[in-house]
Amino acid sequence: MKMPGVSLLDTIHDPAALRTLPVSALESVAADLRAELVRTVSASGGHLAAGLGTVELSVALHYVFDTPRDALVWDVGHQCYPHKVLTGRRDELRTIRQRGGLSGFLRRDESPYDAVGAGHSSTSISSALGIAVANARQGHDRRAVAIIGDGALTAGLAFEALQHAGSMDVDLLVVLNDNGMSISPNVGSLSEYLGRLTIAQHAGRTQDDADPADGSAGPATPGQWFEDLGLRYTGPCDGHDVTALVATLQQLRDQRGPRLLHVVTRKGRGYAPAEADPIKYHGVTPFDPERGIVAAARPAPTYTDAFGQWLCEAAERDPRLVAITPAMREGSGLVRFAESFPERCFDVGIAEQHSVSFAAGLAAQGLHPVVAIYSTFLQRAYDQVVHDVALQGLPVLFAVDRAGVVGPDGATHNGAYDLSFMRCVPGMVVMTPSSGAELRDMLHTGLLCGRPAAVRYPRAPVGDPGATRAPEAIPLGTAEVKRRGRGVVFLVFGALLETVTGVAERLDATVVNMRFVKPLDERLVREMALRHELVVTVEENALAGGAGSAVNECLHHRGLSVSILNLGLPDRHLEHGTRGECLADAGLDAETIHEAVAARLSGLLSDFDVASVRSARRGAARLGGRAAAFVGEVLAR
Ligand SMILES: Cc1ncc(C[n+]2csc(CCOP(=O)(O)OP(=O)(O)O)c2C)c(N)n1
Repeated sequence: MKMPGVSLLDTIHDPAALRTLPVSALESVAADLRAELVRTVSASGGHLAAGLGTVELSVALHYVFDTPRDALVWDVGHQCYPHKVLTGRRDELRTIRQRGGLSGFLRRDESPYDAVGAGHSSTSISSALGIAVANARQGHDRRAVAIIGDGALTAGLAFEALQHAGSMDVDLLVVLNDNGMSISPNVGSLSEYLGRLTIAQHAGRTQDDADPADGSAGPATPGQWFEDLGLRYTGPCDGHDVTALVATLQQLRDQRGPRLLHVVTRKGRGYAPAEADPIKYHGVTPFDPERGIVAAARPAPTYTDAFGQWLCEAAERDPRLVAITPAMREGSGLVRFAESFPERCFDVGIAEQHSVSFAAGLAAQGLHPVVAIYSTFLQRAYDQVVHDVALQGLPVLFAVDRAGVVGPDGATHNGAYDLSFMRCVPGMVVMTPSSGAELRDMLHTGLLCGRPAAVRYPRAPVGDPGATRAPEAIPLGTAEVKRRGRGVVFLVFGALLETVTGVAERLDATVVNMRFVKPLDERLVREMALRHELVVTVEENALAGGAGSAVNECLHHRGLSVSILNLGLPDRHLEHGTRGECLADAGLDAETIHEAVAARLSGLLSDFDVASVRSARRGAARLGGRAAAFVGEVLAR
């Protein structure tokens, strides 16, 4: 019975409360939950369309399974907002992806209901299988459920897990949430196969009707492919019929062995604008839910935009250029390229490893492949970079987006390691642009250099995209002195150049735009070290093994002993927030950089880390606004 003004959802503070309701109440819970999602996420921003599609599934799963004893392992986590609401995080949902607020994905330290943390895709089946095996070995009568989207199923990792699970006598349920979408429409033959299963079911086809001569016929037995892999298949069923879902899940809960439930859902379900354009509503910034998202007044151009523009121009000039994206067409700035050169644009699905080896094959036959990939997802394809590209000496250009801190997506998505893991690979060229014009020059350089090359850039506005002049090749391994000062030299790798230049002006320091992490401009590094008292390296990458380490190694190998301060991402996982908040957290804001240098010069700080800078700040309060004068004094000694 529903009281006016009181939603059923108000009574659900945890899944146990949900489980006290009759099944007949669940539809109403789902309706409240959906309205709550639209209301909250339209105000906070975040992932919307995927969560709208999993409302009924979330309700049914928590209703049927004894969470958190039974483990629900959601893949990626971008669709888990309904799960967050049902598991006691409703009031905090408005803080999602903000500093100090809920994570936009799943985190073990956020809730006992987040059985496994996530953010990257296609891990759920492996993790749930591990949980199932551990349950069995320890005699725990608990269930393990992986919930994976059809997009996430395109990754090799998901196949590895399926074929492992299918060979085992293990209590694992995989729920395949099939909405035909990844972020963009899903791609590949598996996606087509799933589509045929659904069409066949709607057409009421059976094994007997299937006509092998008819190319459009549904598969002979529904889900045969999964059955052949060893998973008992159920489906396809309507993922928005919560009553039927509960009944099916109850049956499956009481079975044993590896099994797969195929549910069909609609991304954006129940909010018309999101149903009509699920790509636009995949991830949103705040908007008016009555009007839907209206086009913003021209947003400031980003590095991603500058890359997208360069790519189109380069493709006009070079007919051998092809571009590859592992399921990130929109995020990587490839939309215009895909429209203009459809036959030269390959969306390979969420298949980072494949994207790199595929590019290697293209390069081996003389094409000029550009792999547009996020730094954090390139981590997946490291061996392919080393073994399939670099070792073969193949000229593949990596456009590495989201390098450095990514802001609201947080720890799972920070591009913190690419400089460390690429600069140790023989033969690689690794570049760090500091402006739109430089990004274009570097991409051009990378395309021409005949070697594996990477240009890495952040998720940030680019200022001037630099598109007014044709790009020019930069001689490999050459840095550029931007400002001449005294005492302190900043060796800057990438987009923090502008911030650092502001600091350098206050300190009258020298600034070098290093441009290349590899090959490093060793001659200039040496010269700068000889001419200055303190060398400060600045990068948006983990300090461990990053560009600063390259400078340290260079100076050490040359037997130069000079005072060095390495500024970069600290040895911890950075929390989500705005880009500015994340940079400040890492000590890479202008004020902290300034204080770190001043404190170092004053002898108050030996090693750089933010905590020491901040405690030194108290001791060095006297430096305050007079830091520049103080630094001058120290240098004059
Ligand atoms: C390894 C990896 N690559 C790419 C992404 C970016 N990504 C997040 S969600 C998503 C689409 C997932 O599609 P699907 O699993 O079908 O879920 P849906 O959004 O359709 O509900 C992608 C590509 C990611 N999180 N992890």
